[in-house]
Amino acid sequence: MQERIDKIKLTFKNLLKEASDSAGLENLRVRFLGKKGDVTSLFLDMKTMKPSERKEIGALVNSLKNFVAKEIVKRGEDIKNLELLETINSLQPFDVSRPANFGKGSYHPITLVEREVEEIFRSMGFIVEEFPEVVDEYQCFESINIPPHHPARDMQDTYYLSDSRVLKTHTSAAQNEVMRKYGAPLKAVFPGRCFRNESTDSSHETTFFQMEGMMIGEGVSISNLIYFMKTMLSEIFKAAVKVRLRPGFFPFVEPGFELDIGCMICNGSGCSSCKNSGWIELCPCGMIHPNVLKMGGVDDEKYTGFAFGLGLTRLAMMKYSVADIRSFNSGNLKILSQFFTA
Ligand code: FA5
Repeated sequence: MQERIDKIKLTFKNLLKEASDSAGLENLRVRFLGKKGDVTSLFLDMKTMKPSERKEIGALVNSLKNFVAKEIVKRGEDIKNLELLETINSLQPFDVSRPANFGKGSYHPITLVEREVEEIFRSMGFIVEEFPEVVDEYQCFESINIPPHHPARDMQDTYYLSDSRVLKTHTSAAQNEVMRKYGAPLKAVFPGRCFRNESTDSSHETTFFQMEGMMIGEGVSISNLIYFMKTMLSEIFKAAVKVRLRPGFFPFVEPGFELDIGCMICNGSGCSSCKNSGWIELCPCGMIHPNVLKMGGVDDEKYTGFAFGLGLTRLAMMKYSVADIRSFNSGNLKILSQFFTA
């Protein structure tokens, strides 16, 4: 038995030197320590020995088993280090100054639409104003004629910060400050990201973009509003668009309108994007309420004006025939890369 033990140990030592990768080492483990392995078979053979012999030989076989197991673990670590080194050596040298190779990127489709629409307004003499995404309740609600506890606040359930400020629910939140900053007469648009606690569907997102517009001057009337909205949409779509104007309630305008356009995904025949109505709510508008003018420091006896809230993300849906609004925030490059520009 002693002779067999020595022979197995020698064979193991020789084969161990040759094991140069993880797979070879695993084969070695199976050959010596596996169910039918050389060391395991020694234990099986001991069953036929006398108890007095078994104790002495048992100790030798056990020490062989421990030796083989320990050596395999040690060699395994060496092999892992060698393999890691090989991987590192096969990598290209790291150069911090080299540009990342993520393929060619581009502006997000909403940014593209926003810039295009901004240009159209600039060419019509409007100034383009920026406004923060975090606002206070006065800006978002009170200053535009939505007092605390007004039911209209529920229509725009929002995210409150611990200091009672809110993520703005609509770009109308900037109306008051823009009037205070520029006074009347005024022609301004202010795009921005809006947030609402919504159940999302193919035309509703919790985060979306609007572009607010205000035109204030002497004698500005509903005729100006309607003419302007039509011109704006034909400029944006560069084609005749089916438009529907219907009464709408917003506390900051009087009268107020909902402006819908014929759904461009289904051409008006009805689909999930337009909830089978054939129409998409795109740009509510109306004549600015005198209270809102007053709170903005504008003389409501002298001036009148109109305001609108263009749904920029929905506009992008219609312009680019994107059936589900959630695609825009999906981060899915299969969809977004279609809009990559040179
Ligand atoms: C408003 O937000 C008013 N502040 C608009 C306004 C401004 C009216 C000035 C009158 C005068 P409304 O909640 O309907 O209204 O939103 C305006 C537009 O934003 C909608 O027509 C739609 O195009 C877009 N919109 C609203 N909610 C979402 C949403 N969850 N996801 C995507 N787009 C939305």
